[in-house]
Amino acid sequence: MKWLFRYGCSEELFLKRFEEEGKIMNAESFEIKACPEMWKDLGMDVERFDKMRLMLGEIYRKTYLTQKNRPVKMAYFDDMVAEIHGGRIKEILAAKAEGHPVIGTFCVYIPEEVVLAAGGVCVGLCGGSQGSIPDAEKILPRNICPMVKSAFGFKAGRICPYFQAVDFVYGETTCDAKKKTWEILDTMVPTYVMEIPQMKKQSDRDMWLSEVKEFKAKVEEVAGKEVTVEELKKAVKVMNGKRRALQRLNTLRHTKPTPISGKDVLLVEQIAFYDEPVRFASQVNELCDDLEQRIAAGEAVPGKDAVRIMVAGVPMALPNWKLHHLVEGAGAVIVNEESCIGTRYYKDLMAEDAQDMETILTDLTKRYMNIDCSCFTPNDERIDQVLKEYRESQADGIIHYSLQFCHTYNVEEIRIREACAREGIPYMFIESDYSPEDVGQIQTRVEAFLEQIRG
Ligand code: BJ8
Repeated sequence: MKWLFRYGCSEELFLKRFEEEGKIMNAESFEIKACPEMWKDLGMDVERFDKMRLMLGEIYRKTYLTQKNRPVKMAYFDDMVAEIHGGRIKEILAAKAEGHPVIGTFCVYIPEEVVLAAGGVCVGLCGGSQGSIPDAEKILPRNICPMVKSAFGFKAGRICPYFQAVDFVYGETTCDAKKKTWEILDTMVPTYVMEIPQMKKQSDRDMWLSEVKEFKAKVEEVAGKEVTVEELKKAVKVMNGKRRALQRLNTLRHTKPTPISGKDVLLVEQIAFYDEPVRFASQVNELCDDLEQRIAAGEAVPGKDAVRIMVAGVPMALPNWKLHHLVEGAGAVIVNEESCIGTRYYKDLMAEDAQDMETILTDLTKRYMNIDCSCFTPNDERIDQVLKEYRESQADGIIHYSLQFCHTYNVEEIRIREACAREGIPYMFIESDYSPEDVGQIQTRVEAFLEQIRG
């Protein structure tokens, strides 16, 4: 990966990473790096974005760097947050300058393998911040999902360097809020849409395969080259490697007592959507080696008797750490995220033995069709999957987390609740947004739920 660096800030970050190997960042030394010159070239609102950078740094310090007894290998992921708007953007722009396409996505149904095979960079653009919502509400209705508003607001306010760096974005038709927002977003950045069916009948499967082929053609057009079988096979291996590393991490954190906080695992899962995949997988595996040693030494976070909670529901896009912070602040630990920023992203691997383009694309489509988003009906496999993950994670209870106005997850919650009642699983439902207004109320409810589990 020999990409050109044009901007002066921290350019050697990822090459001479950790001069002080193993030294985890502390609250005093941490800062999110600024790159105003690069942001200006990207057409951003630099003054405003810089204020957001400082706020994010402050939240990160309070949420992450005050945790005790963190695995030393979290240092890489702290670094990735420090460079989220600097070093990583610089890498992406350098790739783009060399002719590699940069594609923004909002959903785990968009096949990253195809982007990688074309030599491109895929970045997740979902928004988890309250800061961009006022920008969205100047245009979009207020009563739609905060994730859609946050993502859209980042582009509308020119306050996200990833959004400014992409060649185009590829949305999907998973939910109404998203699919209608793409029409408006298209006036600001080229936006294409993959039709995702709402059922999994044979006709839906056929249609899905043709959508994957169309996506490949679009990526090839921007890359200026046709993807070969060999390139696609290689990309499948890279993505399988990344997903295996995340599976390994999730299996290790299921150990009782758990060697890592839920907040730290959530952060790794969030970084998966903007880091370079090979480097990321290798760092996740290093973290796993570290965790194996901690397990052998009996090191537990936060303590051996902490109540273990599994979270299920909508994805928590960066920097949405609200629920994890509240649950772990109350002395419990989160041991699983049944979510697209969680197991739905990495639970399924892909066959690696196919030898021709048609078979690889068919396998690829099958792999993506296993993702059990609530936008599908019927969706019994998700109910079974939630129960399976509950057992595997050795959790003591489930919190179903949903965002306001997300109709599909909010309605599917009824079936999850019924399944938990049948199985005798302690259960709580939380519907929230990104504002701090309901923090006190959620805290009270979480504490009562944990007391109920403790008996
Ligand atoms: S596969 S979960 S990433 S769609 S929370 S925007 S559904 S109103 S995020 Fe998702 Fe793909 Fe499904 Fe996963 Fe709409 Fe609901 Fe908002 Fe959502």
